[in-house]
Amino acid sequence: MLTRIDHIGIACFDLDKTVEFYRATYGFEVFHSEVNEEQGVREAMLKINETSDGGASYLQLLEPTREDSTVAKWLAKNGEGVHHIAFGTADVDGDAEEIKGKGVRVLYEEPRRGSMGSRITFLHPKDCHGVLTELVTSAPVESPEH
Ligand code: MC0
Repeated sequence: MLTRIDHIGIACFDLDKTVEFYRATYGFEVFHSEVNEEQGVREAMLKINETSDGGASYLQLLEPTREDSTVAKWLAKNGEGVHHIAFGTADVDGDAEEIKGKGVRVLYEEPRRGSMGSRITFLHPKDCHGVLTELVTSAPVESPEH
């Protein structure tokens, strides 16, 4: 079951400048940043709010790390802007399977590694009224050691 907007992915040419825009304009700070080589992105997660399912909602700022990445390709065609939306779920495998059964193309056979150790998959934008849609199961919160 999809229980939150996990994040909105925003493609940008210059991550540091874009982070500074969100900090100076809205006061949002970087909660986490990483490079995801498989996806070809350098990203910053700005936490907006906690959600009632125990998760959170973020803005995800994405800068491509290589010219053949999906985000680089998208930026070349569209310029900067909203690249995808991501729904959070406790069960990305189950939800992807169920959505696939409704005739929507799921882009990965198995979920892959996403931001902060999450497991992610994508739905084809052409099957989702033009919106690249991601499903995310967050990594379990590590319990403190005793
Ligand atoms: C492409 N299209 C989009 C789109 N990207 N439409 C809406 N939103 C997007 N972001 C449209 C194109 O305009 C085109 O339509 C058609 O889809 C085919 O696109 P293409 O440019 O020919 O490119 P393809 O087919 O090679 O790839 C499109 C596809 C790809 C969606 C399959 O971008 C993909 O696999 N995306 C999933 C992975 C991804 O985006 N990773 C980056 C974020 P027309 O009408 O012109 O034919 S990584 C991330 O977000 C991770 C780190 C995380 O959240 O933790």
